[in-house]
Amino acid sequence: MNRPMHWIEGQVDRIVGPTHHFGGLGIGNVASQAHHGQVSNPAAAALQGLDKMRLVASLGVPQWILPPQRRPDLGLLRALGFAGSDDELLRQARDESPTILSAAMSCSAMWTANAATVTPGCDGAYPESCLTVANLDASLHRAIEPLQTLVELQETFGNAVRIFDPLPGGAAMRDEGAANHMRLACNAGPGVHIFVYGDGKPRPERYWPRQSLAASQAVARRHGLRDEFTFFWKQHPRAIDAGAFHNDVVAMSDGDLMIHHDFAFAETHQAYSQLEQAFAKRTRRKLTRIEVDETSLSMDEAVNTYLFNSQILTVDREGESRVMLCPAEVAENANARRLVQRWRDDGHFSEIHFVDLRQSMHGGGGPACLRLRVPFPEDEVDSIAPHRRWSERLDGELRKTIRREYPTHVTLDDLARPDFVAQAIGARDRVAQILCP
Ligand code: SUG
Repeated sequence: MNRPMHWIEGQVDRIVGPTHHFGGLGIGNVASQAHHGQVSNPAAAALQGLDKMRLVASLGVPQWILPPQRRPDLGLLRALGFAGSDDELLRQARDESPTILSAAMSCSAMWTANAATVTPGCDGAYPESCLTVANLDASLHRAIEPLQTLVELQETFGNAVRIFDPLPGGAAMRDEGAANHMRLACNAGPGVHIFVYGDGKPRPERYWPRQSLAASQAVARRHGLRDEFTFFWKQHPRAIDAGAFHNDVVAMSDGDLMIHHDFAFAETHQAYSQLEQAFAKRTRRKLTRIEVDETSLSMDEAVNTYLFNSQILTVDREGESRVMLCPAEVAENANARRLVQRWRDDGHFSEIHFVDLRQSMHGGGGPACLRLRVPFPEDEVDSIAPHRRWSERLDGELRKTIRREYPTHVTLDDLARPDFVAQAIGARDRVAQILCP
């Protein structure tokens, strides 16, 4: 079979669910911990996500939409020993372990960058793109996502993508998906991969690294990536201790551009020159690598603003024009604003947009956390899952349903209330219905 020549990247976001709340469940995630127990607004969260999708689609980038996952996950509660009717289960969990109740109600699947690692067909052993669903085994509330994610991605992409099950192996193979993977390429041709892991020495002192080297290696092996163009870099323990166990909080990349904090990686300059050489060999072009030092933006500022979690989009066929969607928090920080301004003046970005995603940001997820990049051959894009592809009609129906049915005010005490749960199940099902074929 001839390999298609031109690959373009689709964005896959998920509608935030009606049980969106601030459970403080993200261990080592500074924003998640800081907002624990605050009142959330699921309607605003879902609409903010839709605003971002509208902007992406308006830039001519294909955008797909997944429904919220089913919550509460009563199967989790029963498996952990709670018993009785559905209402009793929730009440028991509330009384005995509010953390387990919160996990069973969590909407963390909205951060689709953690759903899977994806590599295009032009890079590996298969003609189609390969996708390994992440097991998310590092956290209870996230480890319940992959089984539904697998089915949803199969339903959405069918045979257009080769989909692999989550890695087995528990903690040794803990995998957080695309948040810890970067791909560099040129003109939609073959690329170079960097997998970023956190375990091993030097170890962080405060937080547990969420991505293991063994998991990253297994994903690269499954997808048949070529050793010569695949790098495994260790996260700097300082980044993990500052709250950046996901590499996409301290580094970002698109095409031939890579921007990272000085303390993103525990690697020497030799690693950077090996990467640059491999990139030149693979693409016949020069990699643009921008390092941000601690005086230009401290690690804490990087984590507080989520500057490196901006969503970068290539908006022309030649790969020359890039747009950056920054969290609104970037505009509020002088150092972060200055950097963005400089990158635009230097011609790395043609447009900068600031997006209000505060409901997601308070759970520790920015614009890039909310999207999974999936590359497709250009001539296949229009045939893929039209029922889940962003359109004015879909956007209108989703907004109407969210405004009508979603709660606007949720506290941890609401999570076991039968009327709240019934309303949330109904709202979720009606949103899912809109996204059915
Ligand atoms: O896994 N937060 C998520 C944030 C994921 C961010 N993703 C990327 N960087 N790609 C996490 O820590 C918080 C849930 C809560 O607080 O209830 C949470 O799960």
